[in-house]
Amino acid sequence: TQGKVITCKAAVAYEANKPLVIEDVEVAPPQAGEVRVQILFTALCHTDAYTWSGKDPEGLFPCILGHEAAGIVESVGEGVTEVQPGDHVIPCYQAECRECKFCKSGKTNLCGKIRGATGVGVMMNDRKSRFSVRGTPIYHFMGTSTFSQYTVVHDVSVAKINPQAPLEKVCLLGCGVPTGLGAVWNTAKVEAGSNVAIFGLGTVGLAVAEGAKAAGASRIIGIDIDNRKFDRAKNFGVTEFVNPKEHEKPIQQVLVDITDGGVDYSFECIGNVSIMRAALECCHKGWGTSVIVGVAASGQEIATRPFQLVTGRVWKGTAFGGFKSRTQVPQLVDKYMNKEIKIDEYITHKLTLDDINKAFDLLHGGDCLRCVLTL
Ligand code: NAD
Ligand code: AHE
Ligand code: ZN
Repeated sequence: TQGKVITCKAAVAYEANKPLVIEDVEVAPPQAGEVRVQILFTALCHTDAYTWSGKDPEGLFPCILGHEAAGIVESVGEGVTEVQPGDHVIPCYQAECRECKFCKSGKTNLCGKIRGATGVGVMMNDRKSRFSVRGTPIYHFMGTSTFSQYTVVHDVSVAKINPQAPLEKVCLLGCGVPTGLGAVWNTAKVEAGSNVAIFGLGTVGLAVAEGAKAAGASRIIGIDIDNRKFDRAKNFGVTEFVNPKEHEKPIQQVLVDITDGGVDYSFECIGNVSIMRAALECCHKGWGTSVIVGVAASGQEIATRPFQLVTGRVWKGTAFGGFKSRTQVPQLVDKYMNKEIKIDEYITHKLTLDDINKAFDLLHGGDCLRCVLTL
């Protein structure tokens, strides 16, 4: 197959909110600095659903969504030295080139090398797509497009992992689990004994709980409008549950009251700008730090009284939990292999690519954390 076009199955999003269509897609060979990957397993993340909904200002159609996956390198383009055919890999929507201003700063995990291309659904080399259906180009998504049996990614967007790791599990290390763990360990740097509030108990919120427990937090307060979320959340480290719907007072006030002035750290894992405000305002005066993890729709803006910041609260955000992808995803795989982090517990459903629309229904259903698709 090396050097040739591969025809395979992929789920194409032709229009916002219209069911994805399983198509025979042509995948061009990788060019210089590119890697063609056979995707074996992909999960769905709420960010895929968000872009599909048409609310992502970077959303382009037709496209192939998907960014939480694992697979095997099929072939590599000219100049690619760090991976070779047969390597087990996790595609990384947040690249790491180790050469750009961002990578060299030591201050961020964001990478600037290819972001200009991935944001507009093309490859860096020729600003074109490697996917087409009956001659029509199909846009890439987040530089990963994992809802396809084969995809082409930039070499700076692929993490080579331990070949012993089960790909049907470690695919989750492409997004949600590292995001939550890293929000706690890298972005907030939660210390032992801290009080933590987590808004939204989906995969990302539960991974925040897992990270906070590992960091030695004493109180881990989970906030969700769905009471069914609490039982499961206890297994991830949540010690108390608050449902804002069961309180007359604004949720920030409820939290300030039960924590003697506010929490040390809060995390917004929903993507709702009014909850982002509540998450900031439930933080303790003088030092409380709030981390925005959720992705809000196009046009949405955050607000608070500047006095909240003047009096010492800190507002932050995180992308991929601050992890440097190519360096640290393999380390997270090893942590899973050593039973230091959970993955299995986040996988609530398994389907095949043909059932991807059903998988999106499940994702919106409430009791699904991650649904893993076999390709
Ligand atoms: P999810 O939908 O599984 O979880 C969201 C949870 O929030 C659900 O349990 C839901 O019941 C709860 N919820 C909804 N509205 C609420 C409200 N008003 N008050 C309290 N709880 C409420 O989603 P997920 O996959 O865990 O992702 C969470 C968010 O994180 C999404 O916005 C996703 O796009 C984003 N995300 C960001 C990054 C990043 O790098 N920053 C990475 C992955 C995901
Ligand atoms: N395209 C959206 C932004 C989406 C966004 O914030 N994405 C997160 C990852 S979500 C993963 O589930 C992220 O890492 N952003 C940093 C980046 O470089 O994209 C919009 O609103 O424009
Ligand atoms: Zn995601």
